[in-house]
Amino acid sequence: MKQIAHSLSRLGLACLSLVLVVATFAVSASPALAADYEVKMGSDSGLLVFEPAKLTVSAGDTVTWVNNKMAPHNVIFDANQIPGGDKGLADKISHNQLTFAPGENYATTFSADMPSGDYTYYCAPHRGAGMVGTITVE
Ligand SMILES: [Cu+2]
Repeated sequence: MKQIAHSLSRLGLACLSLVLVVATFAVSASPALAADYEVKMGSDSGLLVFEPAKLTVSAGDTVTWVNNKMAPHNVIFDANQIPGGDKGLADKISHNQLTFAPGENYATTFSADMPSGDYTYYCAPHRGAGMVGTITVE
C-alpha cells in the first residue's frame, strides 16, 4: 500500500512537471506578449531627433515611427549598420517614403527570425543634423 502511494505521488509530480513545461512554452510562444513601441520623428520641442533615439525591444516586438514635428522625415536602415549586414533585410525594414503630416506613421516588426543586436537608422533629410536612432533587439 505504501508502495502504491509512493508511485502515485511520483506520478503526480511527473504530471505537475509536464503541466509546468507546457504552460511555460505556451506563455513564451504567445504572440499576445509582443509589445508595441512608438518613436516620435521630431521632438515635441521641435528638435531634429528620434525620440527616444535609443530603444531596446524583444524579438517579435513592433516599433511604430510617428511623424511629430519638423517634417519631412523617414526611416532608413543601412545594411552595414544592422546585425548580419543583410541588404535585403535593411531595405525591407526601411521606410523610404517621407512623412509630411503630423501623425503619419509606419511600423516595423522585429521578428524572431531576424538577428538580434543593434539596428541603427537615420532620417535621410536630417542625417547631417544628427537625426539618427538605434533599435536594440534582444
Ligand atoms: Cu527628419
